[in-house]
Amino acid sequence: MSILNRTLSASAAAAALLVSVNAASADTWRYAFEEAMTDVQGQFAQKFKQEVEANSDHTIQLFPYGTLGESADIMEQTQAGILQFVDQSPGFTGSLIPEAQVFFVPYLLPTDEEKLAEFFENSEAINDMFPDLYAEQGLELLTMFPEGEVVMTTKEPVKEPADLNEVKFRVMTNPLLVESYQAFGATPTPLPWGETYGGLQTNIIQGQENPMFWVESTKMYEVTDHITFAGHNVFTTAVMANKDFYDGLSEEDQQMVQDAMDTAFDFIIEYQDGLTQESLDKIKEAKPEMTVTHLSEEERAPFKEAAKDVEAKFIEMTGESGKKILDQLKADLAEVEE
Ligand code: 6CS
Repeated sequence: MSILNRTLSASAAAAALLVSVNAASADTWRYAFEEAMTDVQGQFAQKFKQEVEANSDHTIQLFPYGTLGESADIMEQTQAGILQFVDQSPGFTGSLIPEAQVFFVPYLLPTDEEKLAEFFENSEAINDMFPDLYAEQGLELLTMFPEGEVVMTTKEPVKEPADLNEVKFRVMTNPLLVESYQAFGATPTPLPWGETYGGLQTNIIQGQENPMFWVESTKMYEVTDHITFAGHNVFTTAVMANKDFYDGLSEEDQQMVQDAMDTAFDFIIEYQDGLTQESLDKIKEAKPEMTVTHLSEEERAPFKEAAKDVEAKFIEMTGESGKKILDQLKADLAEVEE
């Protein structure tokens, strides 16, 4: 999407929001997310809505991707208190909360789904340390959950870092992701989601990374030809509330929101069981010539080597506070491995 179109659609979104704000009763809570209703964040949001509405007198109005602008727009709207809830991935929260970039240290998180679910549910770093950092930005961190292993989709096959040489690779607007793809040998190009399909179509960029369900639902296979599983990351997302709004709720309502989050968390873990393979099957059906490569341990080695520099960069960027989070995260992961 061009900058002009983006500005126009952002204004249209703001106008739509004003209309809906006026139409909504005081008891309607507005919740925006970065994906469609049928995607993982949309499924989570619908489950949350269902729980809240079944257990209270509140109603939730959902705003999927595009209705209120890009990821950065919905975060601004939540901080301003126009929205009560937002799902924004740390991929876009990096400049606001630099420590949230820890999720982009490659090869830190396991790709095994059971271990991941256990980690997200019990991690001290996630559940006890991150909430304070989000609170400093006027946000109540309610939950974080995984959305599946990240794969690269490119126009040319990728077997080693040299294959990424000269490849303009779209990443979310996150400084550490830029470092990662630089370390992997590519030319990282941070862009909002809305510019990705068109950028690949017009060859301004030649690669991007995302979990399989998203590659399928957004038809990334139409504009790239090769899928590579390098095992380097898992897509993480976070759901937050505007902190003033949340602090103003009764204890009973706060508990009801937390319970609804917990139920939606369990639901979304279950929902994703087998989703990667299903998405892959759909892609193979739509485009049989799409190649799918799982890099071997040996092939992953140079990417893992490059990851060490990215971890060092993370500590350089975030100092003592980032190091504490990283150490705790590693301790939490070690517990899951046991
Ligand atoms: O890459 C992105 O920008 C998007 N990816 C996912 C899986 N969800 C939302 C986000 O905007």
